[in-house]
Amino acid sequence: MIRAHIRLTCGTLAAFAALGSFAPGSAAPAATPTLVEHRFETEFTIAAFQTAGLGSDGAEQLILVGERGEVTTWPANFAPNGAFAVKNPERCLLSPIPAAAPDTNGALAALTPDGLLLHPFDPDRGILPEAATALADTRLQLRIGAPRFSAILQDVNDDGRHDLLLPQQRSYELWLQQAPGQSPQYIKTAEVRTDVRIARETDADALTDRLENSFHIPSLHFQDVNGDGRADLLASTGDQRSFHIQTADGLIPPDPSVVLDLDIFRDTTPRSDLRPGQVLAGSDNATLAMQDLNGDEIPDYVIAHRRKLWVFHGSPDGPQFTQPSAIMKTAEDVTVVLITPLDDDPLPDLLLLRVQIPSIGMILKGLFSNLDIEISATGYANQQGSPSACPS
Ligand SMILES: [Ca+2]
Ligand SMILES: [Ca+2]
Ligand SMILES: [Ca+2]
Repeated sequence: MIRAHIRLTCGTLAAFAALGSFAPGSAAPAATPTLVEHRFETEFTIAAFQTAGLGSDGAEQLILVGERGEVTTWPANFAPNGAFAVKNPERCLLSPIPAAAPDTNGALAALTPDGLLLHPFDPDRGILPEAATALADTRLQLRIGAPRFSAILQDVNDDGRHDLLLPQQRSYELWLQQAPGQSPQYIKTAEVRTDVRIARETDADALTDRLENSFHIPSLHFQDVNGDGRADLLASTGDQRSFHIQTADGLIPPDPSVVLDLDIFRDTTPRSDLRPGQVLAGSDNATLAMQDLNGDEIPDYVIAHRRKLWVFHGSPDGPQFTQPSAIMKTAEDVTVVLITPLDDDPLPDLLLLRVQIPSIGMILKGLFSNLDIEISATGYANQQGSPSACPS
């Protein structure tokens, strides 16, 4: 593989650092890596960039977007005048749509005050200025200042088709994509009250035209969390998990039925130092694993922080995080929690993985040979729906 080293003269330092290892998939495979430095200048100030496999050959492209909405694609059309400008660059959220099948090309989706626009990708010409309006009914109202890439397209219901999340001032709308046709069709399925977190606002402009400098679009997916066969909506933002349980008449409630704040689950054991030979505790945030532990087809929950684990069982009322079924303490910090079958019974078991940081000797040795990283695991067999107190 040929590695391209790309230097952007109008770009930011951050952009340069992030692009240092960008490797275009179109490059011919080579026996040994070759470092190629490719220099180019943009004729505009870069506001955002992202890589995506837009071409039918699976090759990755670099999409560069300027402050005034200029869009250009590398390597397809990176040439003077190769850019076109999206309309309404101050109110524009972008998301690449990778090529879905070998004989199709991807597109660039732009959510604007004119609706959701799809700019097709052409392998020779790059992203094309002519856009198809995929959805005219939904318009971005937030004024962001400059175009940016955002997680507005997510496959929420795992049907292989992206769905649309539209951030509004105090809520976000979920539009599910319907069965495939000539062009995507979306139907508004839910409107969920804000976790579109607007972190900073300025009223330098008119109050009705505030600049939304920073906001989060949650990660969403559907899963039945109370065993009634109806898919419920799970939203994840930072340490917060919100569960919107679908009602019998098929509505997703705008306010969450249950909220889990992972930040309140803390083990007071001091965090292990990151010293060679010590166990790597992963990030210091609590982690959540979600799977049915007792065979009632309702998901259960294992929360881990440092050396402490909490087990909660779900019920037909949905998830609850007030009555733990078990609280466990391990001898060493846990790096990863897996719920996976370890024995012959049908109930999944708990597997705790610890990644050992290599010792100095191993790190030095690693300069000359492959570096071995030690991973130790402890399994806890499932006994009547809860992990056993002792490792098995
Ligand atoms: Ca979908
Ligand atoms: Ca349900
Ligand atoms: Ca269960």
